[in-house]
Amino acid sequence: MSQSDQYKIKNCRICKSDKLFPFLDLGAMPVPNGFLKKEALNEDEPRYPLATCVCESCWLVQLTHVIPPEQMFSNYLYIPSTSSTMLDHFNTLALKVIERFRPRVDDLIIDIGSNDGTLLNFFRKRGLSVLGIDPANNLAQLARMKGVNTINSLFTASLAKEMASKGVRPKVITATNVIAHIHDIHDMCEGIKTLLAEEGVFVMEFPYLVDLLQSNEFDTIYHEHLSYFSLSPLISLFDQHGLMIFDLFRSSVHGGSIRVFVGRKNSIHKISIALEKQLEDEKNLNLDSRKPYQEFAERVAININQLSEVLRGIKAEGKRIIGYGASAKGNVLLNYGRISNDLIEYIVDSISYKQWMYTPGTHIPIYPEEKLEQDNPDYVLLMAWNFKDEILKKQAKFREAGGRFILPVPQVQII
Ligand code: JHZ
Repeated sequence: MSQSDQYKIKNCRICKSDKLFPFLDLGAMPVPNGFLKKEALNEDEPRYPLATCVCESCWLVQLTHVIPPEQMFSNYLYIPSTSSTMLDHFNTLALKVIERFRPRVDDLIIDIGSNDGTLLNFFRKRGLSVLGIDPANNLAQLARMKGVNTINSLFTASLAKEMASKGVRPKVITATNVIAHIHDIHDMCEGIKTLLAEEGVFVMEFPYLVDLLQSNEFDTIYHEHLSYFSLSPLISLFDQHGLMIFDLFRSSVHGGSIRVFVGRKNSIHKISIALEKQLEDEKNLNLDSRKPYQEFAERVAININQLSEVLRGIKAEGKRIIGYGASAKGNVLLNYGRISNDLIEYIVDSISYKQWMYTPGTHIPIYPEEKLEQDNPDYVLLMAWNFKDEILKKQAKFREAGGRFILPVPQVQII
């Protein structure tokens, strides 16, 4: 069986319909966080199909192929805590949740996909009991070093059952940038239903499909992100498990995210006007038709051609280009655009685990950010465009000296 058949999904993750309309194919590429050591550069790299479809029954946008999670998450290199934008964001999230839902000191806060414990630490520092759940060994260890007790496991309904049988009943469960990564989201919902205190709240945050489409963020489509959520399919998912979204909050992180507040049906939580309004906006965008997805795919093709032309044009003038932020999305951009080390000399990145490694598929070396100051290239392709403000501020000196940044989305732009 070819890889293409082996991993292809036949039914929608939420409603099980087989009416899946494919609308964007980014080609086969390595997993986006599959950074390589120098010794591995001559070895064969597995490539997996990367394409999206939309379910024409519940309108969930999802990948056409799902590869086993072990290929991606056992030693995970993504850590949000190296960015001041994300630290501020998580600190505010914790503060807002505490102010609104008023957990007592003996109430437990659980974070699913707790990474290095950054979010939970903001709750812990305010005197609350916390527990993280994360499958990545390396990150669970980092979290424990911060004093954030962490279960090193995937979150499943069976784990939730086991925990509930020991009396674990969290008042708040959080999950940021997690649901897109989970294949069996029905199992996750069952887990939430089992674990959450009667009047508890599940706070979940993820990149919002509306922002992805409107800002042309095609590079946030990658093997780890199995689903791309708007509100409607999500509401129907929770409904099947006795849960309901009662409010939301939109933010600009990761190119536009939405935070949803979920409680049990028939609990104290009441549906907000903001939620009703957002659902109406989704209707007006015709997300329940093929059109917005087809138009998005057309814009993506134009964008990648433009980027390739701009980079090749700069190179033809004898100028030097490097990359900034060896992000997962950056690797999608490079692989889809066939942008390798003939165009981009190297990439700088603040995460020490990624430094001295090579990008998957395109084999561009990654160095600490300081190299940019010492080296003064002419152009920098900003692959971590979601941290544009933070990075431009940090690199003010380079820009004052004439250095220029190339933004890949929503349109190719030189600043
Ligand atoms: P960043 C992640 O995607 C991973 P990625 C994940 N799959 C997810 O769901 C999404 O986020 C939402 C570097 N950097 O966070 C650090 C600097 O060098 O956009 C990172 O390697 N200097 C969970 O991987 C990269 O850029 C800086 O000043 O696309 C950003 O990666 C800053 C701020 C960042 O994640």
